[in-house]
Amino acid sequence: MNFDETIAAISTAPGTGAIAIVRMTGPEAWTITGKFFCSKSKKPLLDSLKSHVSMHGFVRDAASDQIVDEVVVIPYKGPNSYTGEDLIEINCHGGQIVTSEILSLCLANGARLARQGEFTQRAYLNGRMDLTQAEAVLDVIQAKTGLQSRFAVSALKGELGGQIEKVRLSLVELLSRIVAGLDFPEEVGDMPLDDLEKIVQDAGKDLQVLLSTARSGRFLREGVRVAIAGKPNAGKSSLLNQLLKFERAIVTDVPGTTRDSLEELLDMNGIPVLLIDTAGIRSTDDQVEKIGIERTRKAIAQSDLVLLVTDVLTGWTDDDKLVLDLVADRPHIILANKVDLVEEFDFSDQYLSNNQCLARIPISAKTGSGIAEFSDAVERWVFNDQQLKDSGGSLNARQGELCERALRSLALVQETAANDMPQDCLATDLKMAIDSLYEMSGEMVSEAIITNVFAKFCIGK
Ligand SMILES: Nc1nc2c(ncn2[C@@H]2O[C@H](COP(=O)(O)OP(=O)(O)OP(=O)(O)O)[C@@H](O)[C@H]2O)c(=O)[nH]1
Ligand SMILES: [Mg+2]
Repeated sequence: MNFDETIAAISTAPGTGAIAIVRMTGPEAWTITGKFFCSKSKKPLLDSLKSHVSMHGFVRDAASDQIVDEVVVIPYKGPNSYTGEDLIEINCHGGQIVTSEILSLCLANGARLARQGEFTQRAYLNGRMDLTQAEAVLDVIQAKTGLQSRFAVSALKGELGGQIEKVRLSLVELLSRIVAGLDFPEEVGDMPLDDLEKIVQDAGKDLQVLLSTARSGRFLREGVRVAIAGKPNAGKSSLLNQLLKFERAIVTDVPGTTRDSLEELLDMNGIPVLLIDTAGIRSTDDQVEKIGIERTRKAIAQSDLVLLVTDVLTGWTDDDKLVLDLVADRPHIILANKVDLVEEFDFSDQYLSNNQCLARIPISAKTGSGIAEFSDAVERWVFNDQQLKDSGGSLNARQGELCERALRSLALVQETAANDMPQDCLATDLKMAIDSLYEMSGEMVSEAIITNVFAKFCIGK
């Protein structure tokens, strides 16, 4: 990356709004602004700019001698800025024309258009944040629920990076001690095996905890695909409507009402859930229904979790068994629906399922009873029954892979130590574990990985 270049972009979302922000960073950011930022009397205002102090003025196009907009600029002197360089934010009115005219003035006066994520990439390369924080910036922007956002903000504050660093420091200290023993066998000697094993074990435990956040992290970032399956008339579409709080799907007492799968996004206890209502499963000769049932099979196969809805009025029938056969190999929750129609209800043995069954809950899609209980069951499953909601963020796929790699290296260290091999044999694996952790926080990553991370950003961030 060429830090001599000054870059500019519109940082707010496209479209009209009350205000918009054009951002510029790089060595010429302030000077370029000085070429078009002036007072009402067209007096240049560059000399009056002070870091972190906003200033009111006008943007003037010298070529046409026209005032483009009335603006407030906020200048930041590097290194105390988002990017670590001189940076300026021009707050203008939110019209598409003024924002693009101001951007054009930045470009005409020497800036170039920023690439995707280039502001954050500069912040990372200038040491203003580690890679986990830069990745969290993207997560904060893309968050669709409050919980997702809270997780991302924890990582943004550096809590995730801090946890990785803690493990890394303990391993670096261990490696230094081992290397000192190898260099000075007489004076220092081998590290006592018990001490070595304890440090490696503790590091492994901490990494396991971090790794367990990767699964919930994936669900929080990408959402959980939840298929609602069951025999016709069990109340699947009614459940969808109850969860969404509006009449999204057609509900009738005619079995086979839903013919095509239907998808809707839902915020379930802060977890983004893609709900898929499906056609009821039963043996049928109806051609259209058959196609619908085929789609149901596909929806089940592609889902992370299935809600198997059954009807307490009919009890557990052959059609329910047909559905259970389809969902048996994936996580599912059995929901016995329409309990508002019976005096009391108990799950009998016939509802028995296998170990992929997370819970069996009586509900009423009509009154909403049992819905909170089943939302909690989904939440517990997403978070693996752990209190990860309070943890300092979650690993993304890239970080998860590196965490697994570090754990594999630590397992080799333990194996070597247990076999009483000379300590120089385990130094290489220990070094590999440390390198994986450096790569996680971005202190030792290839150009290709950095480019890949920032390519996911939008321009202006
Ligand atoms: N009393 C009561 N009736 C319900 C409940 N859930 C669904 N129903 C009724 O059961 C009938 C079928 O409901 P749907 O939601 O269309 O059932 P479905 O499983 O989507 O049916 P198909 O689309 O045909 O597979 C409708 O008459 C609903 O009003 C419930 O919890 N209580
Ligand atoms: Mg339906």
